[in-house]
Amino acid sequence: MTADYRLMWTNLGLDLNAHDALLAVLGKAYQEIYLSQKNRPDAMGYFDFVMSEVHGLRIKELLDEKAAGRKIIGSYCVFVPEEIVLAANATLVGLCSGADFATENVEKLLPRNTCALIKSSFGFKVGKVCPYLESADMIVGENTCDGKKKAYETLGHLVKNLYVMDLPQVKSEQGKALLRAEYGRFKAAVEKLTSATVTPESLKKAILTVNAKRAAIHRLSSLRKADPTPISGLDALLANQVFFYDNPARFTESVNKLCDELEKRVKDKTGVFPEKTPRILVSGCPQAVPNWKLPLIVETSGAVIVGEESCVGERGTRNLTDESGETIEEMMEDIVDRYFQVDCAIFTPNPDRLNHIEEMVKAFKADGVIHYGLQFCQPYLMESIPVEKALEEKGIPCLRIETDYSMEDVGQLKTRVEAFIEQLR
Ligand code: BJ8
Repeated sequence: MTADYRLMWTNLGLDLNAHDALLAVLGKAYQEIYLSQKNRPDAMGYFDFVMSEVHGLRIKELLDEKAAGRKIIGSYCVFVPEEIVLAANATLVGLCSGADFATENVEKLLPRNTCALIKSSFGFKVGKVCPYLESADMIVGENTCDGKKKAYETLGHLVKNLYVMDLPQVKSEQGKALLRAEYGRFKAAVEKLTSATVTPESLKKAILTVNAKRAAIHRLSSLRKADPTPISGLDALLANQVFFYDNPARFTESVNKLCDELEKRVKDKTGVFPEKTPRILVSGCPQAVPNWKLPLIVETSGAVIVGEESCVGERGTRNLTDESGETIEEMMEDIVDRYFQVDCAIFTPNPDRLNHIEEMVKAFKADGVIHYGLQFCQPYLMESIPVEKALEEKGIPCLRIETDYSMEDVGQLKTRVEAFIEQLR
């Protein structure tokens, strides 16, 4: 099987040596961080399997889908509506990356002071190590933060199938009209790519499929409200990360199976950490695979993460699309309504996000919030200051951290996180 995979990666144009090196680092990190955790739910075995096959079996499935006439679409943002992609006979995969790669070459294309998430996505392209990116028939870039929208101008020279989606920056009627127009344009582009027409039936089915996936994640989030928490923040983050890669129906089933086990744990008061362990809400920039740096620090410092106010987490999954629409126009409007609620920091002003952080603190009985900002990410770093101020006014301790994907600052971060947790006890 490994030989088949190597042939598959070669055919995709990957650099096998670089790819071997990446898989070795990823495998080692996974072993050390995940497989050494204590009291893990048995159902996490599925996610371990997915991670061990993330560049193997899952890629083979995508290539089999392509051979059967389906198209693959890659995305860097939760604003790309999976409902439209599925309804037009295509599969959506996430392309955001959470590890430094080929940084020297990336810095020949992008300024050094670009956030790690953008640099990493470029590194996976220029280093030729991402089979998802190389399998994609269309890559969607979106005009969100300045870093991303300018980086896509450069990415357009590196890939031949880039589609850029414009996005509003203000939650106004004009902003909504722009989103509506852009989703209509995107639907037409995907239909052109797949030569399929979105029908009321296919769109309805897609809405139900994506909602089911989100509902399973909502169930998982809800179980984390228990004390002791039945699952670690590391494992819950992993499930949220796999959301972007896996087959939707299988993912839904696997998360629900995990939740069945967690329900029993809650009933039996079985937790990953003892009762009354300090509870942390993480808020801020998305943490893409394999970025497990912050949860590892927190959960090896005497606290547990009970929620993520993040696009790899609640911000990305929290609202369902209304399922009552019958015509294409009604369903497209329901999709616009659903996505227009995403409170990314690129919006100005953005009071919804602050309100949501406070709601999450209450709902998850968090003792404190760690605001996770990637270095050079202006939208989230700018918002971290009013977030901290508002939380402190309500007596909710907040620690703002600013970091990247390197491991150089782990010691220093751990010291700060430990001091913060001490303050919560
Ligand atoms: S909806 S959060 S997925 S844009 S970390 S690249 S913001 S400089 S990722 Fe995002 Fe869509 Fe918004 Fe969500 Fe820019 Fe910041 Fe980098 Fe970021």
